[in-house]
Amino acid sequence: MTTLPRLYPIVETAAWVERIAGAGATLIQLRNKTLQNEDLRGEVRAALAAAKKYGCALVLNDYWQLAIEEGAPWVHLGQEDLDTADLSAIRKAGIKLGLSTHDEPELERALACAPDYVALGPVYPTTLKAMRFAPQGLERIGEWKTRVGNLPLVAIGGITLERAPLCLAAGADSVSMVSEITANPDPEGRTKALISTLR
Ligand code: TZP
Ligand code: MG
Repeated sequence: MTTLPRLYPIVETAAWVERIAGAGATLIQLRNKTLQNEDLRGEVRAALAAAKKYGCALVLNDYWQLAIEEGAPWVHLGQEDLDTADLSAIRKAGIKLGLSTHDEPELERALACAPDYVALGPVYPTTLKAMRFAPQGLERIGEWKTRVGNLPLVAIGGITLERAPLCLAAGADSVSMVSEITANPDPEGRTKALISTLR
């Protein structure tokens, strides 16, 4: 069974992977919604190289084919991605899989895919992404943990250093965040503070 580090930052570029892995994060998601084609491939390659340099595992959001081609260790998919993703090809490549969930039907669908973690969001209001779902709240984390059992549960959405321990206490195994790190005036310092607070 896979275990995840408590801190799971999400960043947009390879340069951010370099900074945040350099500050000690051991699991980072590359979530880039703007680059395409060879620019995207180049960014993925650079992010993989940066992560590897620091012994950090890189999770590629969305692009499972690119993950197979470029040798990424992890892929993260949303429910829409599941409509078209070839899960057996992902598995055959030895890639670990994380899946987003927002409600009961999505959780059932995700569990049927036998993922390596399940993410639940948004726990709190988030400004980063327009969400079809209201904030889940901490209680929902406990419900999800009961449902997923030993499978690692990732909490996401509006999580800060102050809120992260509450998410872990509610049953999350790991906390994922974007703005709390990348919008901080000192992203490396915030990463280090998060790692030591969540230890
Ligand atoms: N999925 C659910 S909430 C979210 C994603 C990608 C954004 C989280 O960003 P932040 O800044 O940590 O609220
Ligand atoms: Mg997606």
